[in-house]
Amino acid sequence: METKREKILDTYSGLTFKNRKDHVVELETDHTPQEITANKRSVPGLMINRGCCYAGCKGVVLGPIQDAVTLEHGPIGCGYYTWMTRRNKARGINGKSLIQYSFSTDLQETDIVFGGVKKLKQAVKEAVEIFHPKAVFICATCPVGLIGDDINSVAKWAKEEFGVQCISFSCEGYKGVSQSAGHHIANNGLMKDVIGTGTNKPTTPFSINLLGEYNIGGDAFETERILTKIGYQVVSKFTGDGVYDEIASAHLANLNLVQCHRSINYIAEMMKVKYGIDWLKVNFIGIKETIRTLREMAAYFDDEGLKKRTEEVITEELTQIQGDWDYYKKKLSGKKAGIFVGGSRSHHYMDLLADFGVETVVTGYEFAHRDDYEGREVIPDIKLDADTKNIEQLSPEKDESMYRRYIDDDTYNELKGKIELDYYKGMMKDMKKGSLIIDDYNEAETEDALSLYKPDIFYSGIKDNFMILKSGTPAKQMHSYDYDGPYTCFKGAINFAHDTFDEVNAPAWKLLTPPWNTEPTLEGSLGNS
Ligand code: CFM
Ligand code: HCA
Repeated sequence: METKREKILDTYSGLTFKNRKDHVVELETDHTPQEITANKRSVPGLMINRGCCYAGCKGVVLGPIQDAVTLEHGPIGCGYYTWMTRRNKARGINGKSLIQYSFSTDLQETDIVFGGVKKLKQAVKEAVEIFHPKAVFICATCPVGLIGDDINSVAKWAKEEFGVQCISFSCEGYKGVSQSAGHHIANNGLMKDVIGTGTNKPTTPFSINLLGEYNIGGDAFETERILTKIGYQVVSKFTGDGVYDEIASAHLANLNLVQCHRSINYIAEMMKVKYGIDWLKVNFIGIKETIRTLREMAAYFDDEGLKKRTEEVITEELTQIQGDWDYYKKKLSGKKAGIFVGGSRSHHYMDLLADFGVETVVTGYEFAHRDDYEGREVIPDIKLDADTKNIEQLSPEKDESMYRRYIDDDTYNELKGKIELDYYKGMMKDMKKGSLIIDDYNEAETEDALSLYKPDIFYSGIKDNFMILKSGTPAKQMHSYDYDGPYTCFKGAINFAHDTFDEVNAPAWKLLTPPWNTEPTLEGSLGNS
C-alpha cells in the first residue's frame, strides 16, 4: 500500500520527484530520527515559503536592535517589504525606538549604472544627523553585490567622519539558499564588531544573555518577567527589544540561553570559545518546557537559594494558571495539529501543544538544517587559530558544516578538548511513528498533507495561511501570531491555548467545505526515482 509520503511525492514528475523525495520523511518508529535533506536550494517554480539572505540578516537578526539604524542599501522594494512586517516589539529607550522606520538608499537605475556609493554616504550622513543612532548597520541587497559597491569602505569612512559605529553586512539576497545564510552573516558581524566592546558589568552572579529571542508579540517581555522574578539579571537580549550597549556587554554575562538555535547558534558557539561562556538550549514555549528550562538553569548555577526561588516561582505561576490549563486541556485534548514555520518554532510549539494533549502529526521547516530535525552533537562552526586564539568563522555558504564536514580534523581535535560537546535535540525525537516531516515545504505538499492528515488546526506561515483557511481548516499563523501573544512561559501558554480554542471553534468553519469532502483525494502511482 502506498504510504502517505509516497502519495504526496507521487504528484511530481521525474526531476522534481528526485529532488523532493529526500526532503519528505514519514517516521518509521516512534521518537527515532531519520535522515532528511535540508538547507538546499529550492526547486524553481515550486511555491515555497522561504525568504532570502537579506531578510535573515537585516530583518530577523539586526532589525530588532532598537537604537541602531538598519540601513538597506538597494532598491526601495527590499526596504519596503521588510518594513515592520515582523512583530519584534521593543520598549524604546527614553521613549525612542528606531524599529518602526524603514531606512533605504532607494537605488535607481542610474545608481545601478554609475554606482550607489555616493548615495549610501549621503544616507548614512542623514541617518546619523537626524536620528543619532548608537550604530548604523549597512545591509546590502542583490544589485549592490552585482555592481560591487564597496560598502565596507563606506562603513569605515562613516566611523571616522561621524565617530559612530558603522558596520557593513554583505547579505545580498541571493547568498545561500534562504534567510539562514543571513542569520550567519549577522551573527558574524555582531561577534566581530559589537560583542566584547561594552563595559556594563552585571551586578549578580546569575547573569544571562537571552539569545535567539526576537520578542515577537512580546514573548521576551514575559520571559524576562519570569527570569527577573527568580533573580536572574538579563544582561542582553538577541535581539528582540535589543539595545546596542547591552549586546556589546554580552560577554560579561555568565551564561547564554539559546531559544532559537537555528538563527543564533553561531554566536553561542563563538562566545563559548572566545569568552568561555557556556550555553544552554532552552525553551520558554510550553509549560513543561519552561519548568524544565528553569530547573536546568538553576542546576547550572548550582545555588541553593536560586533553586529554592525557582521552585517558588514555578509554584506561584502554576497556581495562577492551573484552572485555565485544566480547562483548555479538556477542550483541546485529542486534537491533531500541523505546524510549518521557519526554523525552530515548529518544534517549540509542538511542545506547547503537547501540554494541552494536542499531537503534531505533520510538520516541517522552511530553512532549518539537518540538526534541527535530527539533532546533533554540538560542534562549533568555526576555526580557531591555535597561536593567536583568533576565531575565524566559516563562510555561510558552507552552512551545513554542522556535521563537521568543513572543519578539518586538527581543528576539531583542537576544539574538542576545550569545548564540552553538547547534544542538541531535533524535532524528530519528539514525534511518533507515521507522522510526516517536510523540509522546505511548498504549497502543493501542504495541500496534500492537509487532505491526508486532516489536522484539526494548522499553524502556518504567512504566505501559505490563506490557502489553508480556504480549505476550511482552522489556521493560525505562527510568524506574527496573528497579532496575538505573548505565548511564552506560563501565562503565554494560556494565551496560546485560548487563541487556539477560539480558532478551532470559530463558526466560520461550518460554512466551508474542504475540497477533499467532495472530490477524490490523491490518485496515481509512484514515479521512478
Ligand atoms: Fe528562529 Fe524566529 Fe524561527 Fe527564525 Fe523567521 Fe521568526 Fe520563524 Mo518568521 S528567528 S527560525 S528566521 S524562531 S522570522 S522569530 S517566525 S521564520 S520559526
Ligand atoms: C522573514 C520574516 C518572516 C516572514 C514570514 C513570511 C516573519 O523570515 O523574512 O513572510 O512568511 O516571521 O515575519 O519569517
